Amino acid sequence: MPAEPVLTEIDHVAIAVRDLDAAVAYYEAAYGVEVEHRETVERDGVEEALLRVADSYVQLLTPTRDDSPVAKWMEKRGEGIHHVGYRVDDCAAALERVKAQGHQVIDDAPRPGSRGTTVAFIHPKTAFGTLIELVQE
Ligand code: CMX
Ligand code: CO
Repeated sequence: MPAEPVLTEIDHVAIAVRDLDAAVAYYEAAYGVEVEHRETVERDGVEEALLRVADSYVQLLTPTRDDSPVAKWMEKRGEGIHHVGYRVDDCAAALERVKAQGHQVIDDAPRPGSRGTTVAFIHPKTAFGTLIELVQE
């Protein structure tokens, strides 16, 4: 076991919504938080808005196409919390550690995320029902 924890901070809590503009307007008006970054991630078929809360973000996500993982998820479960992103110093090392312990992962190797990050997703099946994203800034 390493002396230091692998997860250093909560990077974001991702929330799947049908209407991104309406959700952004709600967070801004009700909680006074602001959009710091907005991006369409073609590979994942999502558009995201990142709203800063202290050192972390709320990541509002909406699908851009029907085969997006977020579209499929919302069909089954409706809107709501989709995944948690944790900051790590070294995404590849963190991913290898999870794999070495026999847990199921989605990304076999780190890949580009939004805003220039490097990310890897861990499968919810062996993660007690939560989709986990490892985020290296
Ligand atoms: N949270 C918890 N469980 C989830 C889940 C989620 N977000 N998404 C799917 N699951 C569960 C399903 O309930 C299902 O469980 P059961 O078999 O018990 O019913 C199982 O995982 C498989 O789900 P599925 O509907 O068959 O969905 P797929 O296999 O098509 O895909 C997943 C599931 C997690 C592999 C896929 O959503 C994925 O690759 N996600 C990672 C990428 C992603 O979400 N990108 C968008 C975000 C971009 C960003 O954050 O920057
Ligand atoms: Co995310």
